[in-house]
Amino acid sequence: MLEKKLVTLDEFVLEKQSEFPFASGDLTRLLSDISLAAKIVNREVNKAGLVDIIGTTGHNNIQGEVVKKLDVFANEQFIHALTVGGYCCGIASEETDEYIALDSPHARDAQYIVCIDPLDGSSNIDVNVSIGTIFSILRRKSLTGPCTLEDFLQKGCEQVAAGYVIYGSSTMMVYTTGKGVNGFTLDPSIGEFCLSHPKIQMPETGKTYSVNQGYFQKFEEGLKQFIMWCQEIDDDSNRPYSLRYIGSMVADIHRNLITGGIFIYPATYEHPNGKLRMLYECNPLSFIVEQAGGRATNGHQKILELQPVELHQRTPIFMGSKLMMDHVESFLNDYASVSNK
Ligand code: P6P
Repeated sequence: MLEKKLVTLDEFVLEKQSEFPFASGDLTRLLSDISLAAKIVNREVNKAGLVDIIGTTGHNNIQGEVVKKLDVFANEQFIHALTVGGYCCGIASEETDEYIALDSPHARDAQYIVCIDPLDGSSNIDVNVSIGTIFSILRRKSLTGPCTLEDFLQKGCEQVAAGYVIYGSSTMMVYTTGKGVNGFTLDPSIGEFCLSHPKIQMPETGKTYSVNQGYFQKFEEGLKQFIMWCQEIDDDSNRPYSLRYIGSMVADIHRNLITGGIFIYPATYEHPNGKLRMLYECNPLSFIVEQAGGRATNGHQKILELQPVELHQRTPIFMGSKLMMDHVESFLNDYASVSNK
Protein backbone atom coordinates (compact mmCIF):
# COMPACT_ATOMS: atom_id res chain seq x y z
CA MET A 1 0.00 0.00 0.00
CA LEU A 2 1.34 3.41 -0.94
CA GLU A 3 2.42 5.34 2.13
CA LYS A 4 0.77 8.72 2.68
CA LYS A 5 2.73 11.44 0.82
CA LEU A 6 5.18 13.27 3.04
CA VAL A 7 4.44 16.99 3.03
CA THR A 8 7.45 19.06 4.01
CA LEU A 9 7.14 22.42 5.73
CA ASP A 10 8.52 24.25 2.71
CA GLU A 11 6.00 22.53 0.39
CA PHE A 12 3.14 23.26 2.80
CA VAL A 13 4.02 26.95 3.23
CA LEU A 14 4.40 27.37 -0.52
CA GLU A 15 1.04 25.69 -1.13
CA LYS A 16 -0.65 27.90 1.48
CA GLN A 17 0.97 31.02 0.03
CA SER A 18 -1.69 30.99 -2.68
CA GLU A 19 -4.30 31.63 0.05
CA PHE A 20 -2.84 35.12 0.46
CA PRO A 21 -3.69 37.54 -2.31
CA PHE A 22 -0.72 39.63 -3.45
CA ALA A 23 1.60 37.20 -1.65
CA SER A 24 5.10 38.02 -2.81
CA GLY A 25 6.63 34.86 -1.42
CA ASP A 26 8.64 36.82 1.15
CA LEU A 27 6.76 35.31 4.11
CA THR A 28 7.37 31.85 2.64
CA ARG A 29 11.09 32.55 2.46
CA LEU A 30 11.11 34.09 5.96
CA LEU A 31 9.53 30.95 7.45
CA SER A 32 12.08 28.87 5.56
CA ASP A 33 14.94 30.93 7.03
CA ILE A 34 13.53 30.37 10.53
CA SER A 35 13.14 26.62 10.00
CA LEU A 36 16.73 26.37 8.75
CA ALA A 37 18.07 28.05 11.88
CA ALA A 38 15.85 25.77 13.98
CA LYS A 39 17.45 22.69 12.39
CA ILE A 40 20.91 23.99 13.24
CA VAL A 41 19.90 24.80 16.82
CA ASN A 42 18.29 21.36 17.08
CA ARG A 43 21.58 19.72 16.09
CA GLU A 44 23.40 21.46 18.96
CA VAL A 45 20.59 21.01 21.49
CA ASN A 46 20.63 17.28 20.82
CA LYS A 47 24.29 16.97 21.72
CA ALA A 48 24.56 19.81 24.23
CA GLY A 49 25.82 17.41 26.87
CA LEU A 50 28.69 16.27 24.66
CA VAL A 51 30.23 19.55 23.73
CA ASP A 52 31.24 22.56 25.72
CA ILE A 53 27.97 24.35 24.98
CA ILE A 54 25.98 23.79 28.13
CA GLY A 55 26.55 25.80 31.23
CA THR A 56 26.57 29.55 31.48
CA THR A 57 28.36 32.38 29.74
CA GLY A 58 29.02 34.16 33.01
CA HIS A 59 26.77 37.12 32.27
CA ASN A 60 23.08 38.07 32.53
CA ASN A 61 20.68 39.34 29.86
CA ILE A 62 18.42 42.39 30.06
CA GLN A 63 15.95 40.23 31.97
CA GLY A 64 18.58 39.77 34.64
CA GLU A 65 18.63 36.06 33.83
CA VAL A 66 21.79 33.98 33.60
CA VAL A 67 22.65 33.48 29.92
CA LYS A 68 23.42 29.91 28.91
CA LYS A 69 25.94 29.18 26.14
CA LEU A 70 23.18 27.52 24.10
CA ASP A 71 21.09 30.71 24.45
CA VAL A 72 23.88 32.66 22.79
CA PHE A 73 24.37 30.03 20.09
CA ALA A 74 20.66 29.92 19.28
CA ASN A 75 20.40 33.71 19.20
CA GLU A 76 23.36 33.91 16.81
CA GLN A 77 21.87 31.27 14.52
CA PHE A 78 18.46 32.94 14.17
CA ILE A 79 19.94 36.41 13.74
CA HIS A 80 22.37 35.07 11.13
CA ALA A 81 19.67 33.20 9.19
CA LEU A 82 17.36 36.23 9.16
CA THR A 83 20.18 38.62 8.25
CA VAL A 84 21.51 36.49 5.39
CA GLY A 85 17.99 35.66 4.20
CA GLY A 86 17.16 39.34 3.80
CA TYR A 87 13.37 38.95 4.12
CA CYS A 88 12.98 40.92 7.32
CA CYS A 89 14.11 44.45 8.13
CA GLY A 90 14.40 44.07 11.90
CA ILE A 91 14.68 41.65 14.79
CA ALA A 92 13.74 41.95 18.47
CA SER A 93 15.27 39.14 20.49
CA GLU A 94 14.98 38.20 24.14
CA GLU A 95 18.77 38.00 24.11
CA THR A 96 19.46 41.51 22.79
CA ASP A 97 18.71 44.69 24.75
CA GLU A 98 17.78 46.78 21.70
CA TYR A 99 16.10 45.76 18.43
CA ILE A 100 18.37 45.03 15.47
CA ALA A 101 17.74 47.06 12.29
CA LEU A 102 18.99 45.06 9.30
CA ASP A 103 20.44 47.47 6.78
CA SER A 104 21.39 45.44 3.71
CA PRO A 105 19.80 46.83 0.52
CA HIS A 106 17.34 43.89 0.34
CA ALA A 107 16.56 43.87 4.07
CA ARG A 108 16.04 47.65 4.22
CA ASP A 109 13.04 47.32 1.92
CA ALA A 110 11.77 44.05 3.44
CA GLN A 111 8.21 44.29 4.73
CA TYR A 112 8.45 42.08 7.83
CA ILE A 113 9.95 42.29 11.31
CA VAL A 114 10.55 39.31 13.62
CA CYS A 115 10.30 39.09 17.40
CA ILE A 116 11.97 35.99 18.79
CA ASP A 117 12.86 34.13 21.94
CA PRO A 118 15.66 32.01 20.48
CA LEU A 119 15.76 29.46 23.28
CA ASP A 120 13.02 29.65 25.89
CA GLY A 121 13.24 27.57 29.02
CA SER A 122 17.03 27.50 28.87
CA SER A 123 17.30 26.83 32.61
CA ASN A 124 16.21 23.33 31.61
CA ILE A 125 19.06 22.75 29.13
CA ASP A 126 21.48 21.29 31.67
CA VAL A 127 18.85 18.86 32.99
CA ASN A 128 17.72 17.66 29.55
CA VAL A 129 14.16 18.95 29.72
CA SER A 130 12.33 20.16 26.58
CA ILE A 131 13.07 23.74 25.52
CA GLY A 132 11.83 25.85 22.65
CA THR A 133 12.07 28.74 20.22
CA ILE A 134 9.17 31.18 19.91
CA PHE A 135 8.75 33.63 17.02
CA SER A 136 6.33 36.33 15.91
CA ILE A 137 6.19 37.94 12.47
CA LEU A 138 4.66 41.37 11.89
CA ARG A 139 4.39 43.64 8.86
CA ARG A 140 6.48 46.78 9.36
CA LYS A 141 4.52 50.01 9.83
CA SER A 142 7.35 52.29 8.65
CA LEU A 143 7.44 52.58 4.87
CA THR A 144 11.10 51.97 4.07
CA GLY A 145 14.64 52.48 5.34
CA PRO A 146 15.73 51.30 8.82
CA CYS A 147 12.92 49.81 10.91
CA THR A 148 11.72 51.76 13.94
CA LEU A 149 10.69 50.87 17.50
CA GLU A 150 7.06 51.44 16.50
CA ASP A 151 7.39 48.60 13.99
CA PHE A 152 7.81 46.26 16.97
CA LEU A 153 5.33 47.86 19.40
CA GLN A 154 2.25 46.50 17.64
CA LYS A 155 -0.68 44.64 19.20
CA GLY A 156 -0.60 40.86 18.95
CA CYS A 157 -3.68 40.94 16.71
CA GLU A 158 -1.46 42.56 14.04
CA GLN A 159 0.74 39.47 13.75
CA VAL A 160 1.05 38.00 10.26
CA ALA A 161 2.42 34.69 11.53
CA ALA A 162 3.62 33.09 14.76
CA GLY A 163 5.15 29.80 15.73
CA TYR A 164 7.31 27.79 18.03
CA VAL A 165 9.85 25.02 17.78
CA ILE A 166 9.90 22.45 20.60
CA TYR A 167 13.16 20.54 21.07
CA GLY A 168 11.72 17.56 22.92
CA SER A 169 11.41 13.80 22.48
CA SER A 170 11.06 14.84 18.86
CA THR A 171 11.61 18.28 17.39
CA MET A 172 8.49 19.98 16.07
CA MET A 173 7.64 23.28 14.48
CA VAL A 174 4.09 24.55 15.03
CA TYR A 175 2.92 27.73 13.32
CA THR A 176 -0.05 29.75 12.16
CA THR A 177 -0.58 32.49 9.58
CA GLY A 178 -4.10 33.15 10.85
CA LYS A 179 -5.71 30.28 8.96
CA GLY A 180 -5.41 27.51 11.54
CA VAL A 181 -2.49 25.80 13.29
CA ASN A 182 -0.33 23.06 11.78
CA GLY A 183 2.50 21.01 13.30
CA PHE A 184 5.56 19.58 11.57
CA THR A 185 7.91 16.96 13.00
CA LEU A 186 11.58 17.01 12.05
CA ASP A 187 12.66 13.80 10.33
CA PRO A 188 16.42 13.80 11.04
CA SER A 189 17.01 11.15 8.36
CA ILE A 190 16.04 13.65 5.63
CA GLY A 191 16.53 16.92 7.54
CA GLU A 192 12.99 18.08 6.81
CA PHE A 193 10.08 19.22 8.97
CA CYS A 194 7.18 17.02 7.79
CA LEU A 195 3.46 17.66 8.35
CA SER A 196 2.46 15.48 11.32
CA HIS A 197 -0.28 17.47 13.11
CA PRO A 198 -2.57 19.10 10.54
CA LYS A 199 -5.24 21.59 11.70
CA ILE A 200 -4.51 21.37 15.45
CA GLN A 201 -7.61 22.05 17.55
CA MET A 202 -7.24 22.66 21.29
CA PRO A 203 -9.84 20.59 23.23
CA GLU A 204 -12.42 22.95 24.74
CA THR A 205 -11.63 21.58 28.19
CA GLY A 206 -8.90 19.51 29.80
CA LYS A 207 -7.68 17.88 32.99
CA THR A 208 -4.41 19.76 33.40
CA TYR A 209 -3.49 23.04 34.95
CA SER A 210 0.02 24.49 34.61
CA VAL A 211 1.23 27.01 37.18
CA ASN A 212 4.22 27.36 39.48
CA GLN A 213 2.33 26.37 42.62
CA GLY A 214 5.36 27.39 44.68
CA TYR A 215 4.21 30.99 44.34
CA PHE A 216 0.67 30.15 45.56
CA GLN A 217 0.80 32.48 48.58
CA LYS A 218 1.68 35.39 46.27
CA PHE A 219 -1.32 34.90 43.96
CA GLU A 220 -4.47 37.03 44.01
CA GLU A 221 -7.39 35.48 45.91
CA GLY A 222 -9.40 34.57 42.82
CA LEU A 223 -6.50 32.52 41.41
CA LYS A 224 -6.00 30.79 44.76
CA GLN A 225 -9.71 29.86 44.75
CA PHE A 226 -9.47 28.56 41.15
CA ILE A 227 -6.46 26.38 42.00
CA MET A 228 -8.27 24.97 45.06
CA TRP A 229 -11.30 24.32 42.80
CA CYS A 230 -9.04 22.35 40.44
CA GLN A 231 -7.98 20.20 43.40
CA GLU A 232 -11.52 19.38 44.60
CA ILE A 233 -12.82 15.81 44.13
CA ASP A 234 -15.75 15.88 41.70
CA ASP A 235 -16.19 12.95 39.31
CA ASP A 236 -18.75 14.73 37.15
CA SER A 237 -16.21 17.39 36.14
CA ASN A 238 -13.18 15.05 36.09
CA ARG A 239 -11.63 16.79 39.09
CA PRO A 240 -9.10 16.87 40.68
CA TYR A 241 -7.16 18.07 37.68
CA SER A 242 -3.47 17.18 37.32
CA LEU A 243 -0.80 19.79 37.90
CA ARG A 244 1.69 19.63 35.04
CA TYR A 245 4.35 22.36 35.07
CA ILE A 246 7.56 21.81 33.12
CA GLY A 247 9.00 25.28 33.62
CA SER A 248 9.42 25.59 29.86
CA MET A 249 6.55 27.61 28.41
CA VAL A 250 6.73 26.06 24.93
CA ALA A 251 6.55 22.53 26.37
CA ASP A 252 3.63 23.38 28.67
CA ILE A 253 1.69 25.15 25.93
CA HIS A 254 2.37 22.39 23.39
CA ARG A 255 1.04 19.71 25.74
CA ASN A 256 -2.06 21.76 26.57
CA LEU A 257 -2.61 22.50 22.86
CA ILE A 258 -2.78 18.77 22.15
CA THR A 259 -4.53 17.42 25.29
CA GLY A 260 -6.37 20.49 26.58
CA GLY A 261 -5.50 22.39 29.72
CA ILE A 262 -4.70 25.84 31.08
CA PHE A 263 -1.35 27.58 31.56
CA ILE A 264 -1.04 30.43 34.03
CA TYR A 265 1.82 32.78 34.77
CA PRO A 266 0.07 35.49 36.79
CA ALA A 267 0.96 38.76 38.39
CA THR A 268 2.11 38.65 41.99
CA TYR A 269 2.32 41.59 44.38
CA GLU A 270 6.09 41.54 43.83
CA HIS A 271 5.85 41.31 40.02
CA PRO A 272 2.58 43.01 38.97
CA ASN A 273 3.36 42.34 35.30
CA GLY A 274 4.28 38.71 35.82
CA LYS A 275 7.39 37.28 34.20
CA LEU A 276 6.63 36.34 30.60
CA ARG A 277 7.29 38.79 27.78
CA MET A 278 4.61 40.07 25.47
CA LEU A 279 6.31 40.47 22.10
CA TYR A 280 8.14 37.17 21.76
CA GLU A 281 6.42 34.81 24.19
CA CYS A 282 2.84 35.75 25.02
CA ASN A 283 1.73 37.31 21.72
CA PRO A 284 2.93 34.50 19.41
CA LEU A 285 1.71 31.71 21.68
CA SER A 286 -1.63 33.49 22.20
CA PHE A 287 -2.07 33.80 18.42
CA ILE A 288 -1.51 30.06 18.09
CA VAL A 289 -3.78 29.12 21.01
CA GLU A 290 -6.61 31.33 19.71
CA GLN A 291 -6.20 29.96 16.18
CA ALA A 292 -6.51 26.45 17.67
CA GLY A 293 -9.78 27.39 19.43
CA GLY A 294 -8.42 28.32 22.85
CA ARG A 295 -8.28 31.68 24.63
CA ALA A 296 -5.52 33.88 26.04
CA THR A 297 -5.91 36.85 28.40
CA ASN A 298 -4.04 38.73 31.11
CA GLY A 299 -6.90 37.71 33.41
CA HIS A 300 -9.18 40.45 32.11
CA GLN A 301 -8.23 41.50 28.55
CA LYS A 302 -7.30 39.49 25.45
CA ILE A 303 -3.51 39.30 25.17
CA LEU A 304 -3.74 40.05 21.44
CA GLU A 305 -5.52 43.34 22.17
CA LEU A 306 -2.89 44.69 24.59
CA GLN A 307 -0.85 47.64 23.33
CA PRO A 308 2.88 47.07 24.00
CA VAL A 309 4.84 50.16 25.11
CA GLU A 310 8.32 48.68 25.42
CA LEU A 311 10.31 45.94 23.72
CA HIS A 312 10.78 43.57 26.68
CA GLN A 313 7.46 44.32 28.31
CA ARG A 314 6.03 41.56 30.51
CA THR A 315 2.38 40.60 31.02
CA PRO A 316 0.47 38.24 33.26
CA ILE A 317 -0.94 35.43 31.12
CA PHE A 318 -3.76 32.90 31.34
CA MET A 319 -4.07 30.72 28.23
CA GLY A 320 -5.76 27.47 27.35
CA SER A 321 -8.97 25.57 26.72
CA LYS A 322 -11.88 27.95 26.48
CA LEU A 323 -14.07 26.35 29.20
CA MET A 324 -11.15 26.34 31.65
CA MET A 325 -10.47 29.95 30.78
CA ASP A 326 -14.13 30.75 31.51
CA HIS A 327 -13.76 29.11 34.93
CA VAL A 328 -10.58 30.92 35.98
CA GLU A 329 -11.97 34.27 34.83
CA SER A 330 -15.16 33.80 36.83
CA PHE A 331 -13.07 33.21 39.96
CA LEU A 332 -10.85 36.23 39.21
CA ASN A 333 -13.92 38.43 38.78
CA ASP A 334 -15.72 37.05 41.86
CA TYR A 335 -12.75 37.78 44.12
CA ALA A 336 -11.40 40.87 42.39
CA SER A 337 -12.03 43.08 45.42
CA VAL A 338 -10.16 40.80 47.85
CA SER A 339 -6.64 42.07 48.51
CA ASN A 340 -3.85 39.55 48.06
CA LYS A 341 -1.30 41.26 50.32
P1 P6P B 1 9.34 30.02 36.83
C1 P6P B 1 11.58 29.91 31.36
O1 P6P B 1 12.58 30.62 32.09
C2 P6P B 1 10.34 30.78 31.32
O2 P6P B 1 10.62 31.99 30.67
C3 P6P B 1 9.19 30.04 30.65
O3 P6P B 1 9.58 29.19 29.62
C4 P6P B 1 8.57 29.27 31.81
O4 P6P B 1 7.19 29.01 31.63
C5 P6P B 1 8.80 30.22 32.99
O5 P6P B 1 9.91 31.06 32.65
C6 P6P B 1 9.13 29.49 34.27
O6 P6P B 1 9.27 30.47 35.27
O7 P6P B 1 9.32 31.32 37.60
O8 P6P B 1 8.12 29.17 37.12
O9 P6P B 1 10.64 29.23 36.98
